[in-house]
Amino acid sequence: MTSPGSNTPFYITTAISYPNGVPHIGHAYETIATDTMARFKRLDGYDVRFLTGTDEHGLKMQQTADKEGIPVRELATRNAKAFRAMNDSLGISYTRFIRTTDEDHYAAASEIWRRMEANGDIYLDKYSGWYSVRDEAFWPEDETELREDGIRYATETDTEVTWTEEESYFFRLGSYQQRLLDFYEKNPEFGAPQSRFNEVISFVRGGLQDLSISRTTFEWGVPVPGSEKHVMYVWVDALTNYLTGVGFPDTESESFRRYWPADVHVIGKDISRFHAVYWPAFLMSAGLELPKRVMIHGHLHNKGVKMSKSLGNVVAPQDWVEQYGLDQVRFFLLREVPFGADGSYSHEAVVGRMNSDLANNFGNLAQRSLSMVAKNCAGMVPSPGSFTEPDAALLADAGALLETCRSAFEKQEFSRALEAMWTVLGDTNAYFAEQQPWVLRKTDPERMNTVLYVTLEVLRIVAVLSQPVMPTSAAQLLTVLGQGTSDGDPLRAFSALDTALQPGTELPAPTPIFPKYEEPSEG
Ligand code: ME8
Repeated sequence: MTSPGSNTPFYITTAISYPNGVPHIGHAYETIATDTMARFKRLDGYDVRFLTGTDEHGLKMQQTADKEGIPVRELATRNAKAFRAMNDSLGISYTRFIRTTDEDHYAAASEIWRRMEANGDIYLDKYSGWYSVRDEAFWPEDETELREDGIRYATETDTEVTWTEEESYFFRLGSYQQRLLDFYEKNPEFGAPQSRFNEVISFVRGGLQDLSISRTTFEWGVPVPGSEKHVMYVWVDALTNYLTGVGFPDTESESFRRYWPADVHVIGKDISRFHAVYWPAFLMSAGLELPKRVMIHGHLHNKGVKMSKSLGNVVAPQDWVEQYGLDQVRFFLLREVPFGADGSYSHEAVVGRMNSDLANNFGNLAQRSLSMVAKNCAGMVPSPGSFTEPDAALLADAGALLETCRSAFEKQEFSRALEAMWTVLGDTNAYFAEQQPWVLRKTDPERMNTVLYVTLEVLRIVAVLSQPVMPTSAAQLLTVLGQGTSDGDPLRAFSALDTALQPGTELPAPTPIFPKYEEPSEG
């Protein structure tokens, strides 16, 4: 049996981005990875729900709007459009693009507040401490430092903090320490990768302070139920988006019952505490089930240097797509850096992957073998003779890829899955060179047929499995391999993987995929 999905629900989310600016390649990285995961599960027979969107409240949004001299709602709407456009240009197959200014989200945020309050976890007090607007986070004094410029910074994120004193509602986070530690122990797969999860666990072991969860000095947020001069701390509202996305507060709704708890929240390393500490505590308090996994990815840096507007090294995802091609960008991002680790990108690195992995090892092999089939096999999948040892070994390696990919995707190890596929492609290139089908054409045409058949069969398997990463190019290759003409074709689902190519299948004329990158000529 190849398809274990059987329509099982699978709910996956990205972080929702602050639309205080336009998206950069780091945002694209997260949505592409999540999209790849969603596509993989769909092709494997799961019923996937995929949520992404924008996080529109909070002081950072208000201050950015003030600087630009426009109403904050206008800023949010303008940039939410830019995020949506980025998603569309990256081929992101989301089910819903949520904005935290959506009406149903207000209902969800109010309800989680009421539930936490009813559970005795919210009390009114006074907050005084350091707040970073950039991080939308409170930092204890010992996690800040006064630097030579006379400004105090959050040590971990290098962002300026300001002293804040106001009346505030608090959440009894302190009383959740043991429950969280017990939960982590019972659910060792909850946080990943292990090294980042360990950081979370030791943070919780170090003790938790109650959390200030409302503000009174500005109004751009969800009003606190029954206490309208307070707005909710933006993270309370933001995290709740994952519930809104499946129909909360209607816990009896079909979608809530079907998709909650979420299978995976995909997020970046800077927001792991919010997702792996605060969020489970809020949910425990509200009497709701906890997500199954928080996958914490690393950050991408430009040639190893953090992206920043002042350095002028921020990459706009659409520019990359225009320059290199969408599937090439998707492949590069997932192949280059193990998901979870920090990574670096550069023009040279993208071109290296495009030319060696894609153009040479994949595109060229497909073009050479398919052209031979077009010329020498009447444009039909040839009939193989009996398989020799090298044929059988290669087919067995390709046949094992589905399980390798499944186990890698279970842990969001995209680069491992791609590496396994490219190892098989590398072996197939070596096989093709060794077997010399262009010589066999004259000396042993039957053997040539077998070699071409084996090569096409490996290409089919790799094309089917690379669809989640490179939907358009993989589809093109499947078309020229005679495997249907549309995405939904059953021949393209993972369940078709163990149905080998049918000899005699007519093939359309091959068209090259994955062109080599040529540097634009100067002048
Ligand atoms: O944190 N490389 O929003 P955000 C990789 N609104 N990923 C990066 C990155 C980089 N250089 N820079 C940012 C927020 N990211 C909150 C989330 S969720 C309920 C609320 C990732 O726009 C970052 O780690 O600052 C986060 O996962 C996502 O982009 C959105 O970041």
